[in-house]
Amino acid sequence: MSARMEEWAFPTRYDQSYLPDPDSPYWFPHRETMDPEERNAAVLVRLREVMEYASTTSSFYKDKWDAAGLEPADITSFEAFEQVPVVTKQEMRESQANHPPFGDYLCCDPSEVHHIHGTSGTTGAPTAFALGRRDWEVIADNQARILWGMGLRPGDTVFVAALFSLYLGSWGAMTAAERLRCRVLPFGAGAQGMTSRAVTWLARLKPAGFYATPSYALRLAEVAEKEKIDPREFGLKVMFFSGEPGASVPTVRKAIEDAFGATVIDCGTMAEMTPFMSASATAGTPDGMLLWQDIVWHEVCDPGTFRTVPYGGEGTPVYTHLERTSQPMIRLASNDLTRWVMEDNPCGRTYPKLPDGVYGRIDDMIHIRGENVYPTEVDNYLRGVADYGGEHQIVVRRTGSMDEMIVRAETTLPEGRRSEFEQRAGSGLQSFLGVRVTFESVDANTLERAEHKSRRVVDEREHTKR
Ligand code: 8LH
Repeated sequence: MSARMEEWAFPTRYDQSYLPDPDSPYWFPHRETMDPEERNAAVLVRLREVMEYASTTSSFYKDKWDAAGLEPADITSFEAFEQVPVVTKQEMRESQANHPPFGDYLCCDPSEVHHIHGTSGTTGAPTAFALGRRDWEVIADNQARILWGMGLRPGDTVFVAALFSLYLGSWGAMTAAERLRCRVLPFGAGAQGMTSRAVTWLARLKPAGFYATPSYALRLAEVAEKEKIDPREFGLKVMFFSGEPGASVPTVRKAIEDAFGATVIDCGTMAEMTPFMSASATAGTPDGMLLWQDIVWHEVCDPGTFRTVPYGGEGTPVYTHLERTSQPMIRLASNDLTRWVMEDNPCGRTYPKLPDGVYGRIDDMIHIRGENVYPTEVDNYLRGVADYGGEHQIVVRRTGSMDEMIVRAETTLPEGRRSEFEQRAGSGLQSFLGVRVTFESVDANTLERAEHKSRRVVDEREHTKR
């Protein structure tokens, strides 16, 4: 391990009074810019340490690895690490049902648990996330480091406009901004009339930083415009987003940049993986997401074998905590899709990158007549079409023996000019996607806007119902 890797230790405890040199673009200059091979060598040692810790503190991991015939000491190469079976959400649900409330993958004493968050539970039993007291400090430190990389600085005001309560995104953003010595406004989202109040507060406070989901930023811009306030007057510098695809979808990103005049940063992995900003763009590399490999070990894997694909390839992210001690995730399968590359980053950080962000979930990909369509492709296309009204819905249904995809898009055009829009946008979308689409238009501001993560796909086919 490099002796100079700043504050590199397990279990981790960061110096809570540390702040970088104000002129440095990096929080930890060495860790962020070091030779990646040297970093990987240190990570490999850490992976063994984390696995040793988890196998001695949790029956979940011990039993899982015993069944696979492996033990932490076997992990002497990344090839060996790729043999470690992935953890699925289903396994965690079962573990929590059998060992309530936190499951037998809780590796710390229950008295150490400092925050409890969870899934919303809209599609099944909710899962609880238990975060240890020391882990929470480490999370704050890591994400403060990433906010620094985005260009936020002590004294900046950060406006958090995402749901509080169970959703970890907002709390993770808040604790990071606090550690960075920012002023945080934990505004939240989702209550009646709150978006309109957000417009008032943003115009009054003129914060430097803003956190939300990308769909919510677009909704906020619409509400501001309705109230005759130009969102550029908020004076935002950095808008960072997580929770869903959008900040890396070119036309969505441009719509947010144009509306607010701020730098758009994509970040985020999964709530279980908090510090979830371990995949994040930076001020100097604002496109895509860098994989901060010394915080969380990110792999992009073949979804069938869970072996990593070479750089340049597409696959599903698999995540491993390097510092969590409460519920460390070791090879958590995300079920998302992305592509990774290793190239020189303009910001100088030597991390791999997801140049197109995370496109979406494997489950959300629409399989239609032998073709795969990502809902984000429809979004990307429509936002670039003149007279698009800002929202759409995708309905997939079976008619006879054929699957049919219906796209219903808002338009700002009056009734008499609708057919021209339908013709132009419909045929353009069809050739963009390479599948036949039934295209319909509706009035602007008639489809539902997301207060959190958008849900634009309605799949009416029986066989895909979950
Ligand atoms: C994303 C992205 C992204 C998350 N691009 N898809 O916000 C981060 C954490 C707190 C979060 O959203 O966790 P949650 O609620 O468990 O959802 C995780 C899923 O959200 C993840 O698997 C992705 O499908 C999606 N997601 N950030 C694209 N930047």
